[in-house]
Amino acid sequence: MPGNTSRPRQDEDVLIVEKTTAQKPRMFKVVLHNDDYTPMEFVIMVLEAVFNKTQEDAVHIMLSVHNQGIGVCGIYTADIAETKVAKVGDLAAVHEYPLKCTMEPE
Ligand code: TYC
Repeated sequence: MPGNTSRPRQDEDVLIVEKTTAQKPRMFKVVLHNDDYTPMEFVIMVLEAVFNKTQEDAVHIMLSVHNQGIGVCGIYTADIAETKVAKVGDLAAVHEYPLKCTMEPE
C-alpha cells in the first residue's frame, strides 16, 4: 500500500495496547489503627480533613476503628494513598498523638 509505514505486528504490541487501554491502576486501602491515646475528636477531624468524610461518616468510621481495631478510610491509587498516609502522619506528629495510618494493596 503506498505510504503505508506499518511493520508486521509483534507480540509486544498486544502488551502495549493492553497496558495503555485496558489496564486498571493498582488500588490501595488506607487503613486507620486504633490506639488508647488519640482523642476521638481528633480522629474525626482527620477523617473530615484528609478523607473528605461527612461528620456522620467520620464518626461512624472512628467508632468502628475504636471498636474493631482497624478500619478502612478509603481506597485510592498509590500516589493518593501515600499522600493521605503522610498527611495523617504529619497531623499526628504535630499534635504528638500516636495515631497510625497505613496502606495495603486492595
Ligand atoms: N481509642 C481512642 C480513644 O478512646 C480513639 C481512637 C479511634 C483512636 C480511632 C485512634 O484510629 C483511632 N480515645
